[in-house]
Amino acid sequence: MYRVAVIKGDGIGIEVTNAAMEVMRAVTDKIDFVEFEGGIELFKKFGVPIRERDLEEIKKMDAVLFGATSTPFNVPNYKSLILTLRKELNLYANLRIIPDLWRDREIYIVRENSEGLYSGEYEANNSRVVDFRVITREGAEKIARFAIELAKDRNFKEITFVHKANVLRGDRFFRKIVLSLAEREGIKVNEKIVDSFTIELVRKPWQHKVILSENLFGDILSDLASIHAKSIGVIPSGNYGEEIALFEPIHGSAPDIAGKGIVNPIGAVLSGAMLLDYLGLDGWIIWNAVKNYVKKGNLTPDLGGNAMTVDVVNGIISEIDDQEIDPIEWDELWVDEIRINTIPTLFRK
Ligand code: 48Y
Repeated sequence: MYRVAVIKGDGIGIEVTNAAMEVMRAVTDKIDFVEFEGGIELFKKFGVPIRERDLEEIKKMDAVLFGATSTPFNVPNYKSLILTLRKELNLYANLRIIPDLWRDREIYIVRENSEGLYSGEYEANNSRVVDFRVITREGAEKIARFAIELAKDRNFKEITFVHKANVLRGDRFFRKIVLSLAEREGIKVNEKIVDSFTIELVRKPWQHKVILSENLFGDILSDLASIHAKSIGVIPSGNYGEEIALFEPIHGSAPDIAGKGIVNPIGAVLSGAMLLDYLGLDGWIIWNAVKNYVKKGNLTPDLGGNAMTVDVVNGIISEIDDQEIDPIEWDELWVDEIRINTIPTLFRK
């Protein structure tokens, strides 16, 4: 049995996490889900976004499933739960898969997840505030390796590396590390300057397969790229460390539509698929079920339909049941053009 920590968060985080667990249970009975509290309400009571003893428990688990939380920026000293988890669990790589579910193609955005302007290092006094944009050799090497191994695993010949090395010293350093590692691994690096790249990412997104960037650029580029998935509600992500990984839809907690039963569960469901892949279970069954479902089923309002969350969950589960895969057929299925969206075994647990 695997033990997976579940942090639903607040707003629609709760609904989408429940949906993801329901779909995962339809694929495997090898997971025990253990729930933990976290977020703004907990902070109001205890002064921390997650309890220390819970963090220690979570570190012993096999993976984490995360929903969404609101991070107000007007609450003094509030520390974002997701940023705390990324830091405490050393989740250095953030992989966001921008899927075109209707045409079977995707863009993998690899965002460095622990350094850059998110380093937490700063200097502040009454007249000057400085946030340090930290790039270390170790951090740059680890994230470059992650992107390159991902590309190799998918048989891509190149990665797109997005930076601002014409201005920023840190990116000059980062760039050298990426270029030398890629050369050693036989992967071509398609270099782009971040500002002009935004235009390309709007106009010709699909020619980029793996996009690598530092933390803040990766944050912004992945939100921008989400327009190509038709709704931010369908985009899953994984935050990977050396010991554990955390999976979450990239959307926020959307308090305005929470509790109405109309949120799109697909981003969370596909995050569950990425989690299964990480554990070496069959996440691809979920990917296929989602792709089959969206082509014919009723969709939630963000995708122009009028389905409720529960309709989409039930539709995906019935697609899973229809697949009824016999393990012996695996090879046959592989060549039969069914896309297997596993992450490279290197990043597996
Ligand atoms: O995960 C994200 O992309 C979010 O934008 C967070 C980030 O900056 O990485 C925001 C964190 C928060 O507000 O809690």
